[in-house]
Parts: sequence; C-alpha cells; structure tokens
Amino acid sequence: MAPIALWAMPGETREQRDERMRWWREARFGMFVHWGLYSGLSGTWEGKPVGTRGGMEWIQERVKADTGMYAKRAIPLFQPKKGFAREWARVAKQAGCRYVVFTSKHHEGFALHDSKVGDYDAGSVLKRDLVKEIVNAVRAEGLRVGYYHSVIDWHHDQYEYGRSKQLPHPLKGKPYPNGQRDHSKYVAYLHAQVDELVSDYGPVDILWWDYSSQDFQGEEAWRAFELMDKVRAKQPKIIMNNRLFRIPQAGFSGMGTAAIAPRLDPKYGDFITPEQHIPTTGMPGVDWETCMTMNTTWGYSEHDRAWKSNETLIRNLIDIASKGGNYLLNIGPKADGSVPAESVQAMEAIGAWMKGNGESVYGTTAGPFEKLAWGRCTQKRGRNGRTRLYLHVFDWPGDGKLTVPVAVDQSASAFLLAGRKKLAVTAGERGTAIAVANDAPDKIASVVVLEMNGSPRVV
Ligand code: JFZ
Repeated sequence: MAPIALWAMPGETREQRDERMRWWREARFGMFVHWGLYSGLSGTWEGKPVGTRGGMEWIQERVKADTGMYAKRAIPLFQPKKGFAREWARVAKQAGCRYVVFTSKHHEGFALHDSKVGDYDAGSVLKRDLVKEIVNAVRAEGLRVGYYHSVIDWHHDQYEYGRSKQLPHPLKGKPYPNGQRDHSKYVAYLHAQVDELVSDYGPVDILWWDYSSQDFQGEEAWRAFELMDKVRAKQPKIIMNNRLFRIPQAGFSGMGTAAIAPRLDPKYGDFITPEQHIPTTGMPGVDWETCMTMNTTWGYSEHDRAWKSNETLIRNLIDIASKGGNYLLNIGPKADGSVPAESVQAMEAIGAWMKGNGESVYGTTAGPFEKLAWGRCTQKRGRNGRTRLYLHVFDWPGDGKLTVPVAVDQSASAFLLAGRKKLAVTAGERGTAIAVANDAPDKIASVVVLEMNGSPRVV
C-alpha cells in the first residue's frame, strides 16, 4: 500500500511540523530504558524463573498477580542506588545516542515521579523523584529526553480492564475485585499524572505512549485528543508517537507488534512505531522508529541470556537508517539502576563504530536503492548541490572492486569514511566501480563515501 502522509495537525503548517521534527529526524538513534518494580523481580516469581524469553516487564500479568500481592513482593526489591541515572546517561552518550526515552510508568502502574494525585509512585513509596534524577542526568549529557508512558494500568482500581478483549491485564476475565469501576476516574488520573510530568520537569522532547487496541483506543479509552492537546499546551515542541490509537490512519494494520501500516495522519501522532522488527522498505513521507531489545525482554531478567551480537545491533542501526527510520535500542537496568554488563559492552561497541562512522547515520535520509547485495546506503544532500552516498559495506568485495548501481560523471569522487583515504572511481555501463583495498577496514560495516553532482541516478 502506498504510504499516505498528511503533513500536519490542524493549526500547524507542514513547514512548522518539519521544523519541529528536524532534530528527531537527524538524530536517528536513541536509547530506550525499561525500569520499574518489575526490574527487582528480574523474571523470577516465588523463587522460580517465569521464563527465559519475552517481556519480563509483564511479569505481573505473566503470574496473574493482583496489584496488592505484586507490590508487596516487588517494592522491597526496588532499591535505586545513588547516581544510577548518570550511569544511564553516560552509556547513551558514549554509544552515540541523541535521545533517551524512559518508562515514567509501565503497565504495572508504578510511577517513577513524585505524584500528587496518587500513592503508587517513587515519591510516595521511596521518597525520591526518580523522573527528576533521570531527566537531569540525561540533559546534563546534552541529550534529548522523553517519557514512555503506559495508558494501560494494572494497579488503578478504576481502570476498567473488562472494556477490552485485546489489552492485557493480570485479572483479565475475572470480576473487578472492588466491585463496579468508573473508567472515567482512571482517565482523569492518567491525565493528571501526565500533566505533572509535562509541567514539573522542564522541556520534554518526546512522549512515547503505550498502547491501545482495536477494541479500546483513542477518545473512548483515554480521551486521547484532549490528552495530546494538554501535553502540547505545556510542551509545544514535543514529539509524540501513534500509540494512543490503533487504526489504519494512525499507522496500524491490526494487533501485534509488527502490525504497522505505512501511513500516518499527524493528528494521531508524529511517528509510527514498528516494534522488534525492521520494515522491509522505507516509508517515504512517514516518520517511523523501530524499537528493539538487546535480548528478548524490555525489563531486566536474570534468565534471558539471548543477547544479540554487536554485529546485529550495529547492522540494525544501519539498516534502519538506510530506510529513513530511527532506532530506539533498549536497556533494562537492574533494581538498583545498574546497567547489565552485556548492555554496557554492546553500547560501547556501537559507540566505537559511531565514533568513526556517525556521519553516515546522523542527518542522513534513506538511500536511493531498493536493495544492495553487499550492504546498505544512506545519503546526504550538501549545500553545494553535491550528494554524498554513504555505502555501508557488510560483505567486502574480494576482487578489490566495489560496484554501485548508480551512474556518475567525471566529477564523482570517493573515499573511505574512517580516515578519509581517497579511492579511485570508474564509471561503467552497469554503474560505478570503486577501487578498494583487499581487506575490509571494519568487519561489521565499512563505510565508503561516493560523492557526485546533483541527485543519484540509479541504473
Ligand atoms: C509494548 C509493551 O507491552 C512492552 O512491554 C514494551 O514496553 C513495548 C515497547 O511496548 O509492547 C507491545 C505493544 C503492542 C502489542 C504487544 C506488546 N500488541 O499490539 O499486541
């Protein structure tokens, strides 16, 4: 289906929207953080592993625990150490992330800020405002900051989980333990907490809503448009995702994490959110961000050892950028806030690659090729009217010749991005050949830059 993009919400011109989105489109790479009471349970319940795969931030739902039992077990284990947030911010900065999105509240309903409208939050329980600590630490590293905020709530006693067959809840199918519920009271609480989060912590760059279903979404479920308007009234430049809704116009083709549609009417949000997968092609005119875990769980689990290789993580970043998307890569800190060693080493490896090659990701747009046998391509248009193709070579040619299916004239030039070593360019009928050394400079992805006048002409 051809992507359909309307350009702006009512009251915002396309130019104004492009300006608001500019930093996000240029950023390309952010760090996701899932951290809450579930982090202390670490995938273990009553001394036994709940599983070795899948989201352990859902552990309350996986063990069907009511909120009282869950809180009793989880709260004593959740003990954030001093300075945890500075560690997160450093990990993100060193990896080359330009923004950090962290869970202000996940489905369990425990809020990380010091809320005045509830008592199931870090302020009430721990006498700490963890949101303030995180926001300040992230900003101190010069990064943009955003909240992942769950509209699903497994704690609040007015949340009418019976209204949806598709949304998860630990008590799904059971009567409300406290008798009749009034969902409008939950929605008022949701709005009030979000208002606290966008009023009391300075500039907020992103609001990453999560999530709605086809049978319970938008106005009916969350008073969504009013919620978005209230957020924008306090944070006019904020960027929001599409997950208050679950309709085709908002970029969804159904339920499931991969059920996206390449379209977005900006009244439903600013970007669409493929989860745990990379779309096969780009989506011209639609802003999108793939969010992914490093193993298979968003929240920390001591049992999940299925860590993706550094090669996979770096090539995912490149693949996503080559299609014009952003990569939101997740870490799941432990109960004390410390970052698992496997995640630290992976982020350091990404940072080392980005140090020498970040120019081929930041501020680029999707490459002009449907597919390249040896790798991926991003591009950047210079002010001088010349275009730079960043050729990310995964499979280095054995014959010393990198063939690119693009026609160039004699003004074309090429160089190795890391070290800027010039490379000879030969134009041919099947495209352009670039003379390269026999050995790949980087075994994960070596970047060759091909620069030319005007726009690339694919052959
Ligand atoms: C959601 C959360 O449930 C998950 O814990 C994590 O925070 C992720 C980033 O977002 O994941 C989803 C979203 C949608 C569906 C299932 C899980 N769905 O449509 O079935």
